Amino acid sequence: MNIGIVCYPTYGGSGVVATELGMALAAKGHEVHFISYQQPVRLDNFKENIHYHEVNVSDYPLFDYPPYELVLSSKLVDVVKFAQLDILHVHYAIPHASAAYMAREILRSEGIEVPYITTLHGTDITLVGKDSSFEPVISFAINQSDAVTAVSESLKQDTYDHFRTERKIEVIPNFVCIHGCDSPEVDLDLKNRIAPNGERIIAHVSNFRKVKRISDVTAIFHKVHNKMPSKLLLIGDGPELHNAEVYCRENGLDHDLVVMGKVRDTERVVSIADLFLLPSEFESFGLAALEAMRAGVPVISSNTGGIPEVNEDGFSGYLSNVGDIEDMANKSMSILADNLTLQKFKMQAFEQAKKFDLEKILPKYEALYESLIK
Ligand code: GMT
Repeated sequence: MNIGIVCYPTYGGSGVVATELGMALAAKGHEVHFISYQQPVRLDNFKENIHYHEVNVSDYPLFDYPPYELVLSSKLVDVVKFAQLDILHVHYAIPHASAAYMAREILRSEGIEVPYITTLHGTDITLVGKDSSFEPVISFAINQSDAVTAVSESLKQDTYDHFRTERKIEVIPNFVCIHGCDSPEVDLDLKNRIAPNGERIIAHVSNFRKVKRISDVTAIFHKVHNKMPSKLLLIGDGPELHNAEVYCRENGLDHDLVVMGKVRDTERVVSIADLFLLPSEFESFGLAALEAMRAGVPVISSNTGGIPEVNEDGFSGYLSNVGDIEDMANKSMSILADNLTLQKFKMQAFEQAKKFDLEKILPKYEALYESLIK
């Protein structure tokens, strides 16, 4: 199949899922065309069957707000014709679903049929999409999609709760590559540099926005640190990172804080950790937690949104109510207290990740594409 994938190129989860999906489809022999305003970060080495088309918005002085969505629609029309795409798969509803709708209708007026699939990822529905200024367009673009998927049952329900749609939404969860992919080797050099005295390493990866509750990450770490030698490893970048650094400085934790910033190979870095924290206010899925489990790292998370579908309480880690720092710290310590328990949870975290193996998920997307292509 000739597949067009539209996504955000940045470090956010939807862009990562779209890129990994596209690369896996290309490895199976499909021609995959990525369309975005920048080369997606995980698309660092172009392999066979992968193409990239950049959307360039001109900065004509009349435009206070450059019309990205229109330029994207035009680009989609162009790529569908030029590369004879069979299908468009857009990740994150805003503004990709409405741009795809526009492109499909332009092409239809010229006698070309190309269906589009919208994959809902989370904040497009739960935070941004339900803002009333977006709602009519998003509801329309979802209803007009030839197929709609959501990354968790929880997100599917949220979509029905917040938008005027009765459309069938298929849940296709996010994935990690296990079968046919090497497990990340624990970088012992890095581990020893970060924790030279065998301290426990607690990691968090995100875009450090408010929804991630970064102050809970540092507060949980503080409590654990009071009881056992430990290091906090923060990976990624965003508006709340500075506050986390300030908290650690003010509480004498700065010597045990390691800020890695944006890292391309997160799995390699996360695999040195003993525990992963995801205390988010909301999370439609929690891809970062799944990637940690894939690296054999147990997860302490909140029990919000789709996280309970990913992190199995008492098996791959533990779940707590949003904001219950005390509970999260106690559960963290119960996992980290002795090596036997820690090893058991590490193995169980990896076992849990196997349920989301790409090998199981990819055929679901392929079957969906095939069902829509005439
Ligand atoms: O919120 C983010 O971290 C970015 C956002 C995105 O769409 O790029 O993530 C959402 O999609 C991810 C991939 O499907 C999910 O794993 C995240 O849980 C979801 N984020 C939220 O719901 C807050």
